[in-house]
Amino acid sequence: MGATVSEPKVTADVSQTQEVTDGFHLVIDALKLNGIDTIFGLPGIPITDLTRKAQAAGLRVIAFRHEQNAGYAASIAGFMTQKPGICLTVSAPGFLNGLTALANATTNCFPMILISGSSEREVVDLQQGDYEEMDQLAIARPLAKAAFRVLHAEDIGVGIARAIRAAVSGRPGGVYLDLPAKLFPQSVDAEAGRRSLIKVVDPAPRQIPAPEAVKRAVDLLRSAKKPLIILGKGAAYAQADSEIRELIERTGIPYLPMSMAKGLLPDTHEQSASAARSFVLPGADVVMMIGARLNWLLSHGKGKTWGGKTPKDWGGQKFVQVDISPQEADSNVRIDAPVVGDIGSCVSALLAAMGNDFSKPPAEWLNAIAERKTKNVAKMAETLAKTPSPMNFHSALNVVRDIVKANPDAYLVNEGANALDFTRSIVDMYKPRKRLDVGTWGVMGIGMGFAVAAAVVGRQQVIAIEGDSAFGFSGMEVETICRYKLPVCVVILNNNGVYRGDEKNPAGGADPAPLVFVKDARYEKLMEAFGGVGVHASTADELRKAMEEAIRSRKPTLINAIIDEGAGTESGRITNLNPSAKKK
Ligand SMILES: Cc1ncc(C[n+]2csc(CCOP(=O)(O)OP(=O)(O)O)c2C)c(N)n1
Ligand SMILES: [Mg+2]
Repeated sequence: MGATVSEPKVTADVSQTQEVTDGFHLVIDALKLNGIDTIFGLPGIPITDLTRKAQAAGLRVIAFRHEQNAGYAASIAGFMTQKPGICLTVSAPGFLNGLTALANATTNCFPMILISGSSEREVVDLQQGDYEEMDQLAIARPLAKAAFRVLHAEDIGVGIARAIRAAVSGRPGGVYLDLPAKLFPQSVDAEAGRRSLIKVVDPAPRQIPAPEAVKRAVDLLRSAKKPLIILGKGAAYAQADSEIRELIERTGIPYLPMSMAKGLLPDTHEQSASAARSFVLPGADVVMMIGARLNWLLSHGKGKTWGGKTPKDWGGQKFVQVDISPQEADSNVRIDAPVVGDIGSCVSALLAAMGNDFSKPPAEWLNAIAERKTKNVAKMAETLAKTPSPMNFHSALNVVRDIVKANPDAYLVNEGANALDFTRSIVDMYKPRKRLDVGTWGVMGIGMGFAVAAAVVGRQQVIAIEGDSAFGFSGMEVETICRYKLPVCVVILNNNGVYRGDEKNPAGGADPAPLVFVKDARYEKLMEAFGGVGVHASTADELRKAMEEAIRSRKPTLINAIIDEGAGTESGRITNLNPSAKKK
């Protein structure tokens, strides 16, 4: 262990020397032992030396300008790799900055470990006013899947092992690990330290579904006249891509990918029913969800979306739900055939139980979907072909759609309201886990953190399609992108505000309306300030040229794409959730 400190032993025989190690090195060694090679964080007391020593020990340490962005980066690294993403912060305010990302990770089932340094326990617990005093463990607990504190250097190995298991096993989530300042300098005999570390064996064990649950699900699917499969981001996370494709293609059942499951099969797949979503959801009689939850993104499985007459009404569908959590079924409506296990094992078991004689869905159902799709695709093509001046979301995203098609390995990070909804529906994805977005909460601020992680961990070109408001939440990280020379092309769909930029102050005063920003803001200069490339694009041709050049050069690039400030709708596609907008 090159990381340990040598010290001569005074008493024993001269042929032996006693080596000692310390808390700093035990943390680093425990992470390395478990295959963790990257830390996202922001240094300061008491973890400054930890960042230095981690870099010295060969870990990649990516230092951010705000902990929330480091946290988002860690969480999406977890989604991409099935290894917990590590975010390292200082105490109280740094911890709190990272905590939003931890809560978001838990909500989205991303494996992540937030490691925060903390102040003196004795002082914190007596509330005597320590530097950055806060009972971090108590605050993190309700927002994390699990939360642990390590007080003794000998327990670091166990602490990290428990954090890793909690983050990745079963339904993944965010884990908090509290490391008080006093832990780091504690010295331990190096050999004892080495023996205290744990290389976690089988951190995310397979969970095999019960054969009777599988049979129940297959029987239900066989009985369907209008079956539908919904793929969620859990299906994308599982990395069971070929089994899932086999299941879709062998059954011939039309499928809908949720946002981050786009690309699990190419969006151009003939069985994709995305372009007929509002037809297949109310029309289906049996729906199989794979790693997708019946939360708000699926209208809770009820109401008009599903053919119910009132918002609380259930449709007539029967549901198969494939999920790793036994508690997921019946969360919103009755699940007729829950299949509990890891997605890979479940899909394999379903395939085995189906055999090779599963009959394709009735042609009537497939033809009706195909007809809707053709109509909607033609309508969309017509809209995309227009070249208005200034650009609208469609004309700008038509360019992005072509660029992503030509670069299917690129990661697509996406946030905003209209900037999100239009991108999701217009830009096809071709490969699994390439689309990284606002997830379950629809949270703004993931943009630059996700972009950094995708470039660092995925080692591919990143294209970030950002609303101008969305970008503002993490915009300072363009410095991080430039500092690490990452191949990130940020495109801001700039409509001068939240949803749109043409709103006036209803009182007629000098203050602008709460939803609008400085007009014609030159966001591209932000990237130029740190040595990247900035482009002001007011036509689709300028946007195309700039994106092509960004991808060719792999230079950090920010394109300020000027969009008609009246082009957006309030809340994008979720106006129905906005009480005041509904009244309008
Ligand atoms: C952390 C957080 N704060 C606030 C919101 C509310 N919100 C939803 S979308 C959005 C910004 C939309 O504007 P923009 O990114 O410019 O997208 P546009 O619709 O203009 O394309 C905001 C503030 C949120 N989702 N998350
Ligand atoms: Mg906007």
